[in-house]
Amino acid sequence: MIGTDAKVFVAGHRGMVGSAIVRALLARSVHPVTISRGECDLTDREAVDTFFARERPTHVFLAAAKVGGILANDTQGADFIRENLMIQTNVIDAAYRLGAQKLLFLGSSCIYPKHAEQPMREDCLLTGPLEPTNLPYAIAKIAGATMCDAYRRQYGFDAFTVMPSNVYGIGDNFDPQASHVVAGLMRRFHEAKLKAEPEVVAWGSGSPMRELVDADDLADACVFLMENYSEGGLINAGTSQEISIKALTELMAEVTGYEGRITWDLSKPDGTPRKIMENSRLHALGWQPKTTIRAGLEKMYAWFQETDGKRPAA
Ligand code: GFB
Repeated sequence: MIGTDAKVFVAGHRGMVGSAIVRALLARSVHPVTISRGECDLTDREAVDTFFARERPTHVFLAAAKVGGILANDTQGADFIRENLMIQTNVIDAAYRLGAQKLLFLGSSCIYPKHAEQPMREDCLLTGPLEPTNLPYAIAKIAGATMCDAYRRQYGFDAFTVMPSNVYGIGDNFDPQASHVVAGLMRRFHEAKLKAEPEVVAWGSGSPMRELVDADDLADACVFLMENYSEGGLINAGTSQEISIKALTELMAEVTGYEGRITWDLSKPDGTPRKIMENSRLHALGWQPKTTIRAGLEKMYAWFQETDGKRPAA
């Protein structure tokens, strides 16, 4: 358990996963420390050190990252590798040097090889070539996971990496160019319904398969692992709920109430053909997801309609 004397820091509390981790902690009466980008830019080593020296967190959830969907990754690789390397290096190192007991680093299923055997086990990391559209992001995340392992081996620091599958949910980014598939489609179907447009264009061929995890389920898994896991290395946190992009568009049409046609823009990349994780280690520890894809999309759409997809201010 995260004890009453613990001081928990959630890095990236305004993002989809970080904000869900804050909600999960508050639901357990744990009040985490957070800091806005204006007060502490996590790419600035001195600012990060100053923050850690002042707050002395004991438990760190490292959910701060530059993230984006397939198109953003494919076109802004320099920003993805630079910002992620800087953020994670500063936070992992400051956490260790300034006395944190434990750190959870958020990885991503896209760091496994493009043609890894499915479902993907934790030990398939670095066994084959990566998906080119998100190579810079994946290399940064692999560096972060390796850094956690190296700090554990050399310094005995209790750091480990949680590997989510494709996350969606409350607090997602709905920017048409930068979003992941669920948020991108949700906005497009919603707007097409309001404007009574005859067709919605989805990207790629529709054939890729994705394992989806609701952000609140992932946050629950992260808090569970912070409390129950200290082995290091990677641990997959997926749901084993897989859907093709084509089936996702059909479900999205139902959830948003859109009744027009769906067509496919084959000039956009498909990315990895399939990414389903082998989740038996996490499930054997006693954690299971609670949210079906349909229920997760309905919850997210209700939030989107209320907020127009805008996150609350920090
Ligand atoms: O979610 P997504 O951008 O991420 O795309 P990846 C998943 C699939 O959905 C791709 C298709 O095959 C897309 O072509 N797709 C269809 C769409 N319509 C849309 C749309 O409107 N928007 C988007 N974004 N996709 C990302 C990585 O890959 O996965 C990141 O680039 C990260 O690094 C993330 O790891 C989890 O699963 O392909």
